[in-house]
Amino acid sequence: MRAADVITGFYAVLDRDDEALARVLVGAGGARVLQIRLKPRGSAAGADARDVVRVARMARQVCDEVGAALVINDRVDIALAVGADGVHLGQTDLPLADARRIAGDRLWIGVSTHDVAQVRAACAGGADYLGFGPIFATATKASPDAVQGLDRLRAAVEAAGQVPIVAIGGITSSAASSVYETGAAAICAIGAVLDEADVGAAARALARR
Ligand code: 3NM
Repeated sequence: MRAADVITGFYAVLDRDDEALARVLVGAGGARVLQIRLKPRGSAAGADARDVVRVARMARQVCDEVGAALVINDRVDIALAVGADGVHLGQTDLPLADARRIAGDRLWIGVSTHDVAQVRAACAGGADYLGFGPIFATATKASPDAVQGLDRLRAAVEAAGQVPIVAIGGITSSAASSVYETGAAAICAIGAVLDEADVGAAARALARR
């Protein structure tokens, strides 16, 4: 599987040890990618490695049952250990070149970017896909970067060329079509999906129409 074939539509994040929630995100929610990111809202601290491994193994099985891809946030070692499809790196995580040296072609490497210069650098470094944001104000991430808005998202998509972009940060279903109009390949939303009573419906509302 190439990242570009899978990074499309709603990109889901699982932020807790909850198998039922994982099943809804990739089942009724229709997400083709599930990222494990065990950080409490507004916290920069991640969970213990053992907890991430346990949740990631559960999610690997759930994803396999429906043919969804599994991505691990921050940790190349855990992504390799659990047989994930990819790892997602922030700007202060392991540098892309070092992650590639460790993972080779066994993992997709996604990189979080927060301005167009970071987009260019990650593409030049061989990222398989990019996160770009925050598009709108978000309360989910600790110390978020400056809001980028739709115009800068459009510029990021153009700078990224063939590398797919996942738009993230404060995105709700009412903004989904204007986000896709920029050329973004996928939308990731945490609050607008996980805080809803009907998680599957909220996820489907962020799919590409
Ligand atoms: N990364 P919500 S914004 C995890 O800008 C994350 O890279 C961001 O949560 C970035 O959909 C963000 O609730 C939080 O705003 C996304």
